Amino acid sequence: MPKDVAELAIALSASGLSLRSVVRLEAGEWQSARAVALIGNEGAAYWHHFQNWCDDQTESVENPLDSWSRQVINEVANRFGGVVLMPNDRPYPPFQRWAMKAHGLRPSPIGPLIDARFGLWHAYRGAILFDDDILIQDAEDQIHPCGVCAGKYCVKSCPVGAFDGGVFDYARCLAHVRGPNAGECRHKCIARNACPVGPEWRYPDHVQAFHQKVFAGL
Ligand code: B12
Repeated sequence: MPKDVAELAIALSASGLSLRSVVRLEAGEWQSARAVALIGNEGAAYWHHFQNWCDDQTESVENPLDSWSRQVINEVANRFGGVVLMPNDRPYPPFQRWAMKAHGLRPSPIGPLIDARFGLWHAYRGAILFDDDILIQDAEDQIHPCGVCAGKYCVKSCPVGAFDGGVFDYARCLAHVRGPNAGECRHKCIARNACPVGPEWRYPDHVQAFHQKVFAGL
């Protein structure tokens, strides 16, 4: 266990990833773990590190962003005596629930958790589980930006009304993004981009296009 979680944050920063928070776990909540360090991206600072890694690969890699993330996080986990957990591991680890508990985030009307600073431009690339019970300062609740947003620009801007029913209509969104009339939606989520929070953290177009391609399986 790192004596100081700041050491963990520093080790990660070399890859453009951030230590988002450390959450205390109840006994039995997730195997034998007593704490989980959530690791992710705030904006797209990781992108050029990831691209450099891609350039160095001699063979094509399946799920390159996950592979790179796993490699980076694994190196740090080994150094600090933890075990890596990835968002797509099965059963799905409750990254969002942990994030809600850790830094008081709440869901936006379009699903992803919104951060008062980074808006919708943050995500979780992995986590490190620790068996030691460590001292963690409880997070303070953040302001929930969607609670004071009267415009609901995200929901209203979706060209196919994928959020009109109050939950994300995945099938409707996917059919549109994959279809012949996708337009801008082929490369980016218009609803996510309509959010006025944290515009300076918005992923650049080429990064959004990468994620949209993965999302749509194109
Ligand atoms: C399966 C999955 C999907 C599926 C289904 C999503 C769904 N809504 O069911 C699909 C393919 C549709 C999808 C799409 C996207 N996803 Co997704 N997805 C996941 C994944 C791998 C598992 C989710 C899950 O089932 N967890 C299992 C349960 C047990 O975990 P949980 O933490 O308890 O999460 C659930 C609850 O917290 C609940 N929830 C959230 N808020 C609230 C509030 C209340 C009051 C309640 C009761 C419940 C609740 O919703 C979560 C289920 O989605 C997660 C990674 C992960 N492991 O969490 C990413 C994840 C949720 N996805 C993410 C993202 C970014 C996206 C996309 C934007 C894709 C993209 N291009 O990057 C879209 C957005 C879709 C949308 N508008 O909702 C991010 C969200 C980051 C954030 N800021 O919150 C995650 C965390 C992955 C990551 N690498 O960071 N996704």
